[in-house]
Amino acid sequence: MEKTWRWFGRKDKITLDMLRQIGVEGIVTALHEIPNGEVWNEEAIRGLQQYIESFGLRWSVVESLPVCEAIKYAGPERDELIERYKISLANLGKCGVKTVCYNFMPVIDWIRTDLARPWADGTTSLYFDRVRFAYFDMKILAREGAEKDYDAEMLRKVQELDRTITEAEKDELIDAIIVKTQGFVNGNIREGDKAPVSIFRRLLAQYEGVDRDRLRENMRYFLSAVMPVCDRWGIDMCVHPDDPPFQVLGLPRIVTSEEDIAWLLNAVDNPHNGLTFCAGSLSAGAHNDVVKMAERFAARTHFVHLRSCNILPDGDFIEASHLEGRGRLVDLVRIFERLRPRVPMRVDHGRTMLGDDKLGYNPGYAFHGRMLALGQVEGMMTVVKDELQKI
Ligand code: DNO
Repeated sequence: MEKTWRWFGRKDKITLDMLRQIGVEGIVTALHEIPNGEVWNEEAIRGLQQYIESFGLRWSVVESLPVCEAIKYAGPERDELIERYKISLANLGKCGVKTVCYNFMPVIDWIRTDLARPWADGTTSLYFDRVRFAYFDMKILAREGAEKDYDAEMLRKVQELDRTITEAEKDELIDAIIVKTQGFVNGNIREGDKAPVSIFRRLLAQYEGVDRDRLRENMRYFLSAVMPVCDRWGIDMCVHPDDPPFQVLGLPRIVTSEEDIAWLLNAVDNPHNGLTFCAGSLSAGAHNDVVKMAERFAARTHFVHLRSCNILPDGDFIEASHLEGRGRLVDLVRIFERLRPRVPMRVDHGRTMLGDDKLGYNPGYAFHGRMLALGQVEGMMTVVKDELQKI
């Protein structure tokens, strides 16, 4: 696999010079300064590409070229937005940047309730607490009918939390769920936005009446429309699985399981319609057997995220070390090194450690934690490649 790293552009405190020194080969990035829905022109793409190349690296993957909400819920402006998306894809193709990651999650991208859950060794990692998330849904967002989505035990726990939670904790929860995790991934809400909860309610309202089947149809429509451009320029689209891989806030999520992925690959059966195999997202769902899915979908996997989760008895999940957990990274490295030896791979997230917390990195994207994880994964790759040579 090609060793890549998610880098957030020239403003990232982690420089390309640092990345070159730790053995990174390819860069995963985006034109973060361009608002969702606007065309990425060739000049801007080439500018960033040349900067990356001046460090002896290459721009391997776009993460992400965001799909606007109106494409997902099929608003009146959808065709116009798809046309612009196609122009951006063609411009990327002309520059030779040919792997494009995106997601099809309505309103909200990845979700965590706690950005710095302490471990006994003094590091911290990201965490998803089911009760706190339900609390956000029912008590902060106050979504109509939300109670129907939870069982009696959960409703009881949310009432209990309501008696003890402080105002500061509520603000932290809002910040974690809809501000800090979203803004930097080109989300709908950015740091500094006033009244994020009201913005969020307006976004949710756009999905009224959009169920799983409608969302699937809208995804098929989008993929069918962009495939001719992908064929022309040799671009591989790779959808990121929903994180976490289950329904949230009454919104449909359609990239959550083996069945979902099989559906979307068949719905538009073109090799350019592929998958970002994110072991972290998939392993947060108890229904997913990540190793089996990697075997099955390797041929259509164009990008790999290596990360691992552990699901706790109460259903919460924590981001585990890259050496353990349900992500079974050793097995995944065996599968992808054998079946897709040139596929770009990045370690996804990592522990916050050794002073990372003071440097203002994006949540999950600290330097030391990711560097350690990359070292661990490189070790696995070296052993596996050696094994494969001996066969
Ligand atoms: C979070 C990321 C996601 C991912 C997008 C891809 O850490 O894995 O935000 O980049 O969903 O479109």
